[in-house]
Amino acid sequence: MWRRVSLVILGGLLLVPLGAAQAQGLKGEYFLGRNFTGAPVLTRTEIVNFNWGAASPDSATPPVVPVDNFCVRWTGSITAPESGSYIFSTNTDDGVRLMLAGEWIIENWGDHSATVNNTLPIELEAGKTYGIRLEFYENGGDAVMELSWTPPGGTSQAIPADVLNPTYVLPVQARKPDPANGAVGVMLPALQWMPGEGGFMHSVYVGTNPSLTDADLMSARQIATMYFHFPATMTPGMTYYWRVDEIEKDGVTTHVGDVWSFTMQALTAYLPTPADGSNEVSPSPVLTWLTGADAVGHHVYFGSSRDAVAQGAAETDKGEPNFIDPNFAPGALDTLTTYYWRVDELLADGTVRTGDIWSFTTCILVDDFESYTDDVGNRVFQVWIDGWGFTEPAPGNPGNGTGAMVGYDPLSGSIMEKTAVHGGLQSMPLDYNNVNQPWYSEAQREFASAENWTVSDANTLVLYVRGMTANATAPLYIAIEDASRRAAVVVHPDPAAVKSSRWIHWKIPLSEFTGINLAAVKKLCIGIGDRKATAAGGAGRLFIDDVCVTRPAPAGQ
Ligand SMILES: [Ca+2]
Ligand SMILES: [Ca+2]
Ligand SMILES: [Ca+2]
Repeated sequence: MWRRVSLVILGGLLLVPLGAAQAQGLKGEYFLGRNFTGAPVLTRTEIVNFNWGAASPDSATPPVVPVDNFCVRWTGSITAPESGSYIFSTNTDDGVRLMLAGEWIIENWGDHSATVNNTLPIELEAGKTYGIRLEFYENGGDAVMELSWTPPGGTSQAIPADVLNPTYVLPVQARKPDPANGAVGVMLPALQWMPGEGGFMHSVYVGTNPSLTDADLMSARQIATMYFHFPATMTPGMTYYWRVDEIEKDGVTTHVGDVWSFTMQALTAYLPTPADGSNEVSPSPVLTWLTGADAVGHHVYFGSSRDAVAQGAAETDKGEPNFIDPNFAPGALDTLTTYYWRVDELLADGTVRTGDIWSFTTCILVDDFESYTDDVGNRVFQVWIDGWGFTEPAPGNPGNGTGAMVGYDPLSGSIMEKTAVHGGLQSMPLDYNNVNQPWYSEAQREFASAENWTVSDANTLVLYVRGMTANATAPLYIAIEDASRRAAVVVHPDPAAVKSSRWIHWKIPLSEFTGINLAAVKKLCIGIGDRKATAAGGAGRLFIDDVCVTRPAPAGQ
């Protein structure tokens, strides 16, 4: 199928980030035997992607490394190009073990034919450097040693040379926080961590603001790797931030830690989703929350009147949903309307802990990208038209002639992105390729009947956009067309927005779309580049999620 061809082209472009650093790699040391004894007989810097077959790793004549019974240690560091989850993989014949930031993440140290080992997803932070150590041995027969990764929103590939450096970096920061970073429902604030290499003393900061200050220093230069924050000082339901600074034996050298967070369990229901006061809520939401301490049941009140919910009026009484997986689906709601809800926690002795009153305001949902599947007739690029269009179902669509491509190749698995997601379980991949004319890329959605975005105080178009650091810089824009085919374009103020590896929450006042009739919106275009471009640009990949039109939430709630 021809949609696939464009992916191949774009994939090639993406592999060569503009301005890539000089090719580097890991330091490889080759030893005789399988125990890393003696001095290495061969040392070189390389990326680890070898299928030696029955031959020696060394191309010299005669080779200094034999064809069998040798081992290799690669050391160096890896700098994450973007923040997110990475899966590391090895394919080896024979044994392998891989250490990242001081932790063994792959261990398969035995004789075997070519075998793939994958890690679980590992969170890395953009621009941060992690020490890496890879060990391998070959006993007999064929020899294979391939190291690869799957970066956030990407596909499995050899780890590129420009993120590898042959200098090892010790993991000097405190790591492995317990409670895990972002943990909720924490009952006992016993904070533990793994010390950094060379960390001898530990200074522990705990506070309620992520920017921890000297006032948050709870324990200075302690020796133990555990700190018990006295529970009486913790507020139920509150989110706490903490950090451990590692101090070396010299008493001076300090390695400031990352800031971690956890949320204490509350007495009443807490951490509602949607968040209290949100105005970007789908008109068919599912409400969830976390269970208060000691509760054995929940009682939900829901309605469009704050007072009625506060009083527990009969028309707001929604009964007691499932206890274990607490959620409540109110059904189809009105758009651009504020709703109120409350969850009372029921205790075994009959006590009722009355919950806070939460509110949210529904939006006009343009697309949350949850409804698309891989089936013909329900594919995202049949709704969001790109440069390639589609052939099935007939009569198909020739596409809009731009360099955009929506969704992944249907032949290579899922069309939707399932990892780099803002809300729900899916987002829309949007590749742009401005190398060829017309030098800009657009995905466009045409509404079956014109939408009225002037009702009920609607005032903002909202969307979430995430890019990749390797993306070629290009303007990001939204174009809206009305039923009379008049168009208005708003360009994102950050010219490097497409390179952001974090979700951008883009809120555009509808008043910025001038000269069109917002009561009859016929088409929405997400564009990369410039509709009036006169020269070639670059390529990249974006993810789009949660596109909606909002009104302000009521004040003071
Ligand atoms: Ca061999
Ligand atoms: Ca072998
Ligand atoms: Ca989504």
